[in-house]
Order: sequence, then structure tokens, then C-alpha cells
Amino acid sequence: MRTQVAIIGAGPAGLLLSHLLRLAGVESVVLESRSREHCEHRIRAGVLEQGTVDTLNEAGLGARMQREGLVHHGIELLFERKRHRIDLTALTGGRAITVYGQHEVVCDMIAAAVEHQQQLYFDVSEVSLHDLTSDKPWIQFTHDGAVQRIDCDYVAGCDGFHGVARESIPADALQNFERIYPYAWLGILAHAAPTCDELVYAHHERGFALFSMRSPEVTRLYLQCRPDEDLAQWPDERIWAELHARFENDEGWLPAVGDITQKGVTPMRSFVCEPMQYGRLYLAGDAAHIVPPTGAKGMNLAVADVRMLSKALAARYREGRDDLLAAYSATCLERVWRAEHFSYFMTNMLHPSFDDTPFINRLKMAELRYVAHSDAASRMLAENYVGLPFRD
Ligand code: RFL
Ligand code: PHB
Repeated sequence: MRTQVAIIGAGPAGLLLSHLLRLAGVESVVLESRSREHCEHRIRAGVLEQGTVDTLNEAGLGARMQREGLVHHGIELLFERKRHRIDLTALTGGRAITVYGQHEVVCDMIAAAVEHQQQLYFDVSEVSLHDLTSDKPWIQFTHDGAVQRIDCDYVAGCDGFHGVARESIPADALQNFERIYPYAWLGILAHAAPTCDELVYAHHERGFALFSMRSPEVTRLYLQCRPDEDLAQWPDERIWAELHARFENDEGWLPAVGDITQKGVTPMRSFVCEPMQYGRLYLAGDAAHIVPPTGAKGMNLAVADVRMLSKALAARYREGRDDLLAAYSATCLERVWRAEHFSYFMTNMLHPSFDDTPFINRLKMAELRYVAHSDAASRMLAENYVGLPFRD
């Protein structure tokens, strides 16, 4: 097999890249280790920045998102028993976020890839990357029991944090930056109508809690928990009791109780590898960086990366220019580090930790009050939350 760009991974990054390349007249093949079913049902992120929505619409992938996505103009911070609204739209000159599940985005992109006869292989195994520093890299993989080879010009490593792409780079060619947080999130999906139109981020002395949603019938909720939390210790009644304790407030607002259809624990990590390139291998999305979910940035960063990578590859094929490819890593890293800082800031401010001294605890409360009450501070949160504009 031969193609121009071999893409490893069919998450949001890999799938969107293959679409953007098709639109630019560049050929690609996507290799995915899991089944189509698995990719389409993996519950993850829910918040799309304005720039992500615009990118999906421009690529012709936004029809169902426009019908079913929920546009939010604000978020709420709940602490000291009170809800404080951050008016995202007023504070950012009209920008908003859209709540639409990552797996829905993935479903839409897979359906469009099938429709446009893009080359997409699911259930591949033993993927290995070769001759990345030559101008003829190649990929070996197993599919349907047969070993296959793809020769290509470029490789896009879109295979997430545990993928093979970053692992294929010699350790001395990369610098890794990492922070592991001493807590995690226990997330549930509940068949219950959302009782608030906007997301509620709650700081409570028992721990952080987040109220989100997926549709007018489905609520998504998270509780701060231990990184090694055992789900068996969390029967549904305990989850609801803990959620209600952490969301307690003077108005009596609470999420509605409903059947819990999914439960999982998400670890909290900040990670960046530099540079996001090695020879003809370009890393994008979670393969290159991880943010804790508190800032809702993970999928949005993946989209920003592949938007840049598709433009750089298009410039290479259409105009014979290499300058955008050469600038790819540095350009992406600027946005990545801004999002890393924002996610770290939101995470620290909203999560009490067992190792917080009373002094640190007072600082977190002071920061929350400042963000809720100061125009400058809430504007800072809003501008980052809706996502900074693309600079291309
Ligand atoms: P993905 O989505 O992980 O996709 C990578 C794909 O590569 C495949 N793969 C391989 N394929 C071939 N060969 C191999 N050797 C391979 N190894 C792996 C995988 O099967 C997968 O299909 O990365 P991508 O595309 O970079 O997208 C990034 C986003 O998925 C990620 O940033 C977010 O989901 C992070 N995240 C959240 N982000 C938010 O913005 N808001 C959230 O609420 C939020 N919640 C979450 C999350 C991530 C979670 N994870 C990773 C456990 C909740 C969870 C549970
Ligand atoms: C979600 O809906 O899954 C969600 C929303 C906001 C976050 C994280 C997750 O910050």
C-alpha cells in the first residue's frame, strides 16, 4: 500500500485530520487498533470550543452537531453554598461553547469517512513505525491476520497517550513534562433531564463535583475521588448522596436522580512532550499532550493541532512549501502550554486536596471569590474557557 499521509489512531485527531486532508486534496490512510463500535461508544469529553465548532462546520462535519449540540453562553461556579455565573458570551465579545459528546463527533466523522470512501482500517494490531528520519517512512501492521506495509511521505501520530507513535521516538530526542494529580474523577452518565441549562463546577470541602449534560434527557456528572478508587465501593445510592452533599446550596438546586448507565474513573494528568515532531512523524492530540479535564480542553487541543497540521501538509503538497511543517511543533506548543496552564489553574482552584494546608485552602477560596466577583478575573477565565482564537 502507498499513501501520502499515514495516520495512526481514529480518535478526534486522526479522523479530523483525514477529513481536512481530503478537502485539501491530500491522500491518507487511518489505522485504528480498536473496533469501530468501540470508538463510537467511548464516553469522553463534552465541551466544544467555538473554534472547534467552526472547524467542524467548515469541514462539512457539523450538520448533526448544529441540530443536537447544546449552545451554552455561561458556566456556573458553586462554592460557599452559592452559584456564581460566568457570562462567557458577554465577557468574550459573543463567543460560546457547544456541549456535544466527543463520541458523537467521532460517529459523525466515521460516517462521513465511509461516505467519502476514505481509507479507514479498524482492528489493526502490531503497528510499528519505520525510517521516520528518512524521506520514505513506512508503517507495518497486522489486519485480518495478514501483515501489511504502508509506504508514505509523512506519518501523523494521533494514537493518544498510550499509543505507539510517541514511543517510536528515541528518548533522547524528546523532552517530557509531567504532573500527576493526587486525585481523579469518578464520572457517570445518568438517564435524567438536566436541571440546569449550564455546567456547574462545584468546590466543596468534601471534594470537587461537576454537573454537565449530553442531551435534554442525559446528565453527565463527576465527583473528585482517589486515583485508585474502587468502583465497587460506589453503589448508585452512594454516588447520588455524595453528589447531593457536594452540590448543596442555599437555593436548593440539585441534579435530578436517574438510572446510571455508565460509570468510570478518569485519572488526572498534565503532560507535554517537546517537540511534537521527529523526522517525518508529527504528533497530534493526546499523543503529544494531556490536560486534566477541568478546563475541558483535551479534545479542543487535538482539533487545533490537526487543523494546523492539515494546513502545513496542504502547503507542502500544493505549493511545495515546508515552512509551516517546520513551524508545526512550535506553533502548536504555544497554544498547548496556554491550555496546560489554564487546566492546571482550574484544577488547583476547584479541587481541595488531602495535602492542602489551611493556608492553601484559604488561598483557593480567595481565588474562587476573585474569579466570581472581579470583571478582569472572570474575563480571564471566560476567554480561556471558550478558547483563544486561531492565529492562522
Ligand atoms: P484519542 O481519542 O485517545 O484517540 C486515539 C486513538 O488511537 C487509537 N490507538 C491506536 N491505533 C492504532 N495503533 C495503536 N498502537 C494505537 N494506540 C491507540 C486509540 O484506540 C484511539 O482510538 O486521542 P485524540 O484523537 O488525540 O483525542 C483526544 C481526546 O480524546 C482527549 O483529549 C479527550 O477525550 C480528553 N478528555 C476530555 N477532554 C475534554 O476536553 N473534556 C472532557 O470532558 C474530557 N473527558 C477525556 C475525558 C479523556 C478521557 N480518557 C482518555 C480516559 C474523559 C476520559 C475518560
Ligand atoms: C463533560 O461534559 O464530560 C465535561 C464538561 C466539562 C469539563 C469536563 C467534562 O470540564
